[in-house]
Amino acid sequence: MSFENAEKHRFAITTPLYYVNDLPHIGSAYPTIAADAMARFQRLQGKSVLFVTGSDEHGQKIQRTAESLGRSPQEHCDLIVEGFKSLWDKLNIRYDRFIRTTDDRHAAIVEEFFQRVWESGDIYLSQQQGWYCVACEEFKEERELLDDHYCAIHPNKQAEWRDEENYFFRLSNYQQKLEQLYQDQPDFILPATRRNEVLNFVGQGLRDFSISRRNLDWGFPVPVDPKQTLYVWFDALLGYITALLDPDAEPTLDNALSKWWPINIHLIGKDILRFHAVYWPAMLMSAGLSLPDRVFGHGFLVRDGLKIGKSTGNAIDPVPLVDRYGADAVRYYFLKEIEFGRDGVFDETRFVNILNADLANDLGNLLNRTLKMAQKYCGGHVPDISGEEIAADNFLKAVGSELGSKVAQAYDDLAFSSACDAILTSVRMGNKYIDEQAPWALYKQGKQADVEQVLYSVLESVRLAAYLLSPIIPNVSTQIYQQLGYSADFADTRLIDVSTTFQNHQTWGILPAKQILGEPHPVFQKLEL
Ligand code: ME8
Repeated sequence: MSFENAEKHRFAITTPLYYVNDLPHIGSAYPTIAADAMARFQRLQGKSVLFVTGSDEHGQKIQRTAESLGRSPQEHCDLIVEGFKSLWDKLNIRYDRFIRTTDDRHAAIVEEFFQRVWESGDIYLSQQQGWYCVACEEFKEERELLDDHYCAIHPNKQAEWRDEENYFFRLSNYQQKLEQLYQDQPDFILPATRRNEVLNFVGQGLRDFSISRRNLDWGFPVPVDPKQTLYVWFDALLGYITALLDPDAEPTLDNALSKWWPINIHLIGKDILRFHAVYWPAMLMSAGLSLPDRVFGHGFLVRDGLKIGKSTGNAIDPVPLVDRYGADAVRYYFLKEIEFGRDGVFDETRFVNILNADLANDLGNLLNRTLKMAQKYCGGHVPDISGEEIAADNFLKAVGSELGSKVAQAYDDLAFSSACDAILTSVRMGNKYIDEQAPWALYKQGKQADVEQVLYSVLESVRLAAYLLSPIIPNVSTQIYQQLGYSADFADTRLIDVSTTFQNHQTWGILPAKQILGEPHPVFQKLEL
């Protein structure tokens, strides 16, 4: 997909801003890993990238959790935010901005934005009656609830009846404009199933929604009526704008929007699609701002048929998973195993099997055996042959020449699983090729030029695979590159000028002749359950 809205060399991507009622679970890690892979890929393309993540800290859910733990809400948020940041470090998530909705600067942005919407006449006072799910922080229609008003998303949580005077946002004013938007920009909402959900929802007729609460202390006061508190979602979505402020800039909308707006893509789960694909563009239209390019609603990680979640009580803690198997393994499993956009399950046996098959056996062994042969038959350096001299009928070259653009397209489409499949297919071809060509036999027959051709082709295929997998498994890719004689480090792409370091690396045939190869050692240790 192309990002026509933004300047071509810039790329801004966001994860949801997570509720900090509890420590992150595997579901919070999932979109963050995906966004990190996408950000890394865009950096490799030479783009200037802003990767935003953060925390959503206001609202009743957090206030109640803090109270139940005997903490002040702020103390509680400060504590939990550290848990998020430390998990992101462990997972090698290289975000550029971490926005906390309790940041002082956010208050100024929210106030200015509210003022604009107020002046556009889209805010009014009225009576709100309805069922509110605190876990979702959302009013629910009767049809969205289970028996006895339990929430369909959190079946262990009962929605609460509310009847109070609130400020409302005139969403109904934007029915036609939103329908026009979805029509004019068919890929504003991706994937297509999500777009259809939104079209259905909007097609039923949009109702105004309340953007304030009474009797809630933990949040921003409504600028025109400080007795009311702004609805957590109104405040949270604006976190995406505050995050764009340069660290030393005055917190004004103009400053926030000057460099990175419009955001290219919001990555979110399908549970919060309505907020991002309906409420958010309408709020932006009301404030007279341009819209993000794209909202991608990914699927759920499920367990026993239910969305894994903090409020559902079936969460999986990613920390021991990463401690045990490593960041690359966790990143690879979720992006390779589950088609991004669909629901998926976490199965530890399958996790171990996939990692061992793909990274330890196919990729790791190919590098290891080829390096050993290069040590033995080619003096430990890259055979002295340039890509052009490789015979045109060499199928590794044929596959390699197409691979870069194919995988780039998959990343652009957030089709991480297809990207991995294409790369691993090429790796398996490398293994097959080396078995068929049997360089050890060629060597015995004194066919040195042939040996060099074969080994060059395979080393180059492994290099290309490592390069293309680096947004997903930066540590393994770094080790491969180092064993191929490069000093590159994919792990911290923020710190290096990727566009010059890795110029042309997406193409096949760039491994420099005579580059001194490193000692072969396993790049991915086999996992045990
Ligand atoms: O909704 N499977 O925050 P949140 C996949 N604060 N993804 C999951 C998941 C699961 N089981 N559980 C959570 C909020 N997620 C708001 C967002 S944005 C301005 C405000 C992911 O902590 C998924 O992306 O409940 C979901 O949308 C996000 O975490 C919501 O996390």
